[in-house]
Amino acid sequence: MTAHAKTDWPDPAAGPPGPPPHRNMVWVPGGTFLMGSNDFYPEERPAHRVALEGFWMDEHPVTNAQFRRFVKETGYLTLAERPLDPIDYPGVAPSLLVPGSLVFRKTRGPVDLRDVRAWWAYVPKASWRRPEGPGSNLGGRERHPVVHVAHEDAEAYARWAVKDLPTEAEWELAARGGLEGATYVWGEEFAPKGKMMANTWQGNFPWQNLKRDGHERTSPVKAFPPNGYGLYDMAGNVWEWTSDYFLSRHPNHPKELAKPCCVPRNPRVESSEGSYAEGQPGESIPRRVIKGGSHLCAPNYCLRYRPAARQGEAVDSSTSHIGFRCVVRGS
Ligand SMILES: [Ca+2]
Ligand SMILES: [Ca+2]
Ligand SMILES: [Cu+2]
Repeated sequence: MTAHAKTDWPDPAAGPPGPPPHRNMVWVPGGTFLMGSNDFYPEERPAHRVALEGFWMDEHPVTNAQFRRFVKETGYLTLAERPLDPIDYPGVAPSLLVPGSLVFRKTRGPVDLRDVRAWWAYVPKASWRRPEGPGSNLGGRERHPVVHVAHEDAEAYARWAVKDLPTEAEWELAARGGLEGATYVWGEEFAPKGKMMANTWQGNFPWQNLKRDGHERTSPVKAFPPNGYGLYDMAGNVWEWTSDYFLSRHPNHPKELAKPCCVPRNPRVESSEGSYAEGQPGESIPRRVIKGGSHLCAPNYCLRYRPAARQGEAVDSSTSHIGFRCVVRGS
């Protein structure tokens, strides 16, 4: 036994239990992996071992075409399309309580990066069908990830598809593609030999988008190379919802997590307790973990197109840069 010996759970020889349960899903082998990172933001610390069973995962984020099929079949109305109840939003001006969603708007020049209102606009009638609001549509974006979906919308789709949303640990194991502790889902270098590997933001956020990767906003799924497990768009393009509630990991339980005796198995965070952003806007809304970063992540603002990166997002928020993908757990 060495200090780095893998545990014998899950069975290292366990492969996929059979053929994929649905089209366009790939098998993510189970095992013990290093989750989190000590090198970037505090909420990613500490890096610690986690053991997971294998599972199936959608090879790319759910697209507009896929989401449209779900809505056609079920008549589902997303949260952003429903009228808002003033009781749920005390202190918010009634004029703002119209269906809509948060749309990113490039600023004219540099702004105070602490004030997200400089680039996020609540646009009435913006929704997954009209990603920039009235006048916009999905033309030419059938293969782009669906956006403006709140957590319950992602859950509703998953239920319909007979799938689940991934836990944070599942998402991160999958994103790493078998590379132990790597910074990016493809390795250590952001653009190996100059090749762009994901849809992120190059230039000075939020006003100068140099588009070295060819995309100002979302991109069609599979426009960049897959990771080691054959999964596309894990980094960048759109953030992806997970099923875990968000706990800032840093102050909570770093000590136990670092002990080799206590490798968590299939961990999940099922209680919303501790996920609220106390003293901040929306403090009454629980937050879930989103992963992977988006086309709006830029080095000068948000270096989060990495597998360890995580953010707490209010479950009712829908924006132009959050989507999701699903999993099916083995047998
Ligand atoms: Ca881009
Ligand atoms: Ca992504
Ligand atoms: Cu970001």
